[in-house]
Amino acid sequence: MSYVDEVLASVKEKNASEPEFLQAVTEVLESLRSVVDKNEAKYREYGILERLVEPERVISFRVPWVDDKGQVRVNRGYRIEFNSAIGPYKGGLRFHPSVNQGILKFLGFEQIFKNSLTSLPIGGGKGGADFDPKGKSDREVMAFCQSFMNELYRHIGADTDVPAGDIGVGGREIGYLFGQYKRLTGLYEGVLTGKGLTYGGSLVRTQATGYGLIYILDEMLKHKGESIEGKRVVISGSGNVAIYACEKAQELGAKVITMSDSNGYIVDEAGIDLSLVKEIKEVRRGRIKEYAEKVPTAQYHEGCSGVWGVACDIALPCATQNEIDLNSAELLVKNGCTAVAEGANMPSTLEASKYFLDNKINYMPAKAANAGGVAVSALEMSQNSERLSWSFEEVDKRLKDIMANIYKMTSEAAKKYGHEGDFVTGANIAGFEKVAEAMMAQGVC
Ligand code: NDP
Ligand code: 2IT
Repeated sequence: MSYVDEVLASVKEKNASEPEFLQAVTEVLESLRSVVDKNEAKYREYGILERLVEPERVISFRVPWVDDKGQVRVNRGYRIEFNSAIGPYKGGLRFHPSVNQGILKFLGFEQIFKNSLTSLPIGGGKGGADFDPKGKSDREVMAFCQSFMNELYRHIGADTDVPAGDIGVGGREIGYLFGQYKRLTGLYEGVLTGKGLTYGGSLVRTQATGYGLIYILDEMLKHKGESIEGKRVVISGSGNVAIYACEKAQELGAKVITMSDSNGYIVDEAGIDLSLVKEIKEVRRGRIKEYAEKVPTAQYHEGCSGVWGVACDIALPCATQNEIDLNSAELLVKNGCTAVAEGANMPSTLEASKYFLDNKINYMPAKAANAGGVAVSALEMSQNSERLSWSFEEVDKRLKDIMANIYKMTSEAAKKYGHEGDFVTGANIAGFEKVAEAMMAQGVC
């Protein structure tokens, strides 16, 4: 049996109850075959794959807090410290009722390779809780965040593990978490990224994932002699990533016609009015349905998956994992979609992803496409360490250069191993090689 097959079989046996983690590991290991086969003896000797699929540390804890009625509530919190070969653990916190250990392990595993692709010194981690911030008062969210930090603070630090935002964790939550960390430790340090601009945050971090997604999409299209200008774009989600992907796409002349949330989606053939979306989602924390109540050219449809049936040139999934299944992928391609760039983490199922590759879609997978967020987080860490802050233009330029470099590394790795144009394989190989090298250099740890 090949080394990849051996490790895959063992991962499947040991993690049978974690389907998302198995999906992520399967995708990565399958696409590493060419590089692993070439270096099999060395990687086997060092146990590289066995170590790569096992988190260095899984922390799980009780999070008790009191709601506005005086009732004690309990959630389950986690931090998965997956791999520290190339830097301190780095990755977001997700607050969503669906959160469980398997989902956070998939996210932490993906983060190892994504962070490596940024070329910045950050290892892979992820965390969160099955807490739902939706419908909670600011005081309830604060109470939860403080309790969450009462346990988390002992595991993190500016040089050990640096969390940030993800689904359900934005500027408000990072503020409460930072305040509690500072109170517990007395340290004013870059322990979290995505902080507010008045207390150590970096310019462009809010926009970084969405902008980065469009920068790499633009790069991919340019290499095909195409451009984003004038293209019809379908976006799912209406959170942080979706909003700033829409903003940059519009700036480059694209026509964005959809956005969604977990209840449904809107189609606006006149082009999305982003200031209204921001007002609904960022200011009022409302639902996307309200957009159609205010805009005569827009329609609202219940359910999330229908958005992939809207004819477009470019699809940008920016909501959550497995939101595009084979059916949706077929529909997209049938209706003329020729490019997909993933803002969300693992938004395409294995079958959907294979369908995009088989049909020669310009397909940029999540770990390359959405790496702009964590890249600017690493730039926030740099600014915190030197106690300086850089201008918007400076950070934006670095982000653009990083995304262009990720495109270059990804396409070159794909080509080198005989998979030209397959950016899934390219991103996995380019991300993996550096981590494997660092692990071998550091001995058995
Ligand atoms: P937000 O919480 O800001 O927004 C999430 C959006 O996705 C909301 O519109 C939400 O709708 C929708 N959504 C969430 N879960 C589901 C679900 N189960 N089904 C349908 N829709 C859903 O999160 P982000 O924008 O930060 O994150 C979006 C994606 O991007 C995630 O996959 C995240 O991991 C990834 N990502 C985020 C980065 C960042 O910097 N923030 C960096 C890299 C990747 P609703 O309001 O109804 O819940
Ligand atoms: O998935 C991701 O890359 C994020 N949620 C951002 C992580 C970070 O540390 O900024």
